[in-house]
Amino acid sequence: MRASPGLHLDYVSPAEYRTARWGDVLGVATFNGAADSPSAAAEIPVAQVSTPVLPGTGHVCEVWRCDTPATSGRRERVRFRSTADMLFGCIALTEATECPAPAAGAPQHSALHEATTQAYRQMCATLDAERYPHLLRVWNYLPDINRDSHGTERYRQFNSARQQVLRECGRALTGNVPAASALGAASDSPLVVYFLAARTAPTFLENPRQVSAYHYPRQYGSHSPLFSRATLLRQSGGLALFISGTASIVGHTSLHVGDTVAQTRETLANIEALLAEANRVAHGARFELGALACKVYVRRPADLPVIKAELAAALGAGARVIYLQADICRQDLLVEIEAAGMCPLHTAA
Ligand code: 3EB
Repeated sequence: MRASPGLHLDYVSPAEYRTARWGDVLGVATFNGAADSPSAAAEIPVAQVSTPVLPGTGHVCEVWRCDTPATSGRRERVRFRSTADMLFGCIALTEATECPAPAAGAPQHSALHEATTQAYRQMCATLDAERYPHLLRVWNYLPDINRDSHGTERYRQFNSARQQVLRECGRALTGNVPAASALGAASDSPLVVYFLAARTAPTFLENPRQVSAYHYPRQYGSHSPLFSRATLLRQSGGLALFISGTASIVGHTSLHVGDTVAQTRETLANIEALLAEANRVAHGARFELGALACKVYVRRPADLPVIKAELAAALGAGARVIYLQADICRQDLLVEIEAAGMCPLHTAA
């Protein structure tokens, strides 16, 4: 599907991907770990995420395409592929074996803290070296995201390390921060981070219904999660919108604890608010819920039918949606939805 020139996203089955053209592929993410990983061409970076694909989701390859020539590269553990104005990269690091926590005497950081530090340092170094300064969107998958160790939840360890590296790399800590998602992954899987970056500056959006995550109060951790609610990128002929992982949070509070249907509706209301914000900020843009490609993270697989019913009602039958099982960064959240959309720009003559 190609609504306008520039970057676009397809969800396809592994079989479709293997037979599809790959010359215009910038990068791929798969969601059954190594099991579904297509190897159409060795030079395409593939992020292998271990979040089980839920029944009924046949299209498990997330394929980012770009219609301009691309070249591939590698820097330390980062694999990337880039065009004249866009870069897709990914890195996977196994805790403990590849990132043992520092020896006794050093500050007591966990292996996850260390893995996050290395992943973010290598990502920033890649963007500096390749000259794509503007991080648009980052996907983070952490094994056992809600488990405690070293006296704190692993998601909070991740937040501390992310913030420390972005600070040390001289990057923005509020405002100009990328859209992001941070989800749980299988216990034995590596930390996987994949990302999109650009040469031209995007516009970062916040949700009027929510406190910015980078301003969350300390009750959610000593270091705030650093992400924007959405990123809007102008490209030739149109706009790309990347909506961060979005959940049933209003202000900074989780709403509808224990009620999956109400959480799904609140999440969709948050996404609608972001679409309105995008359409307000980008004059001439007409982003619509039903035209987005959505990735839905479900904490409890048994909740899938009611979540599906809510999405069908809100997005219509033809919507592009995939459903994955993943733990969400707050224990009380049962569903999280991220989305991407492209739209042509109707400029006044
Ligand atoms: C929230 O508002 C929901 O830590 O990068 C959503 C998207 C969430 C990204 C992140 C966390 C992140 O805090 C959780």
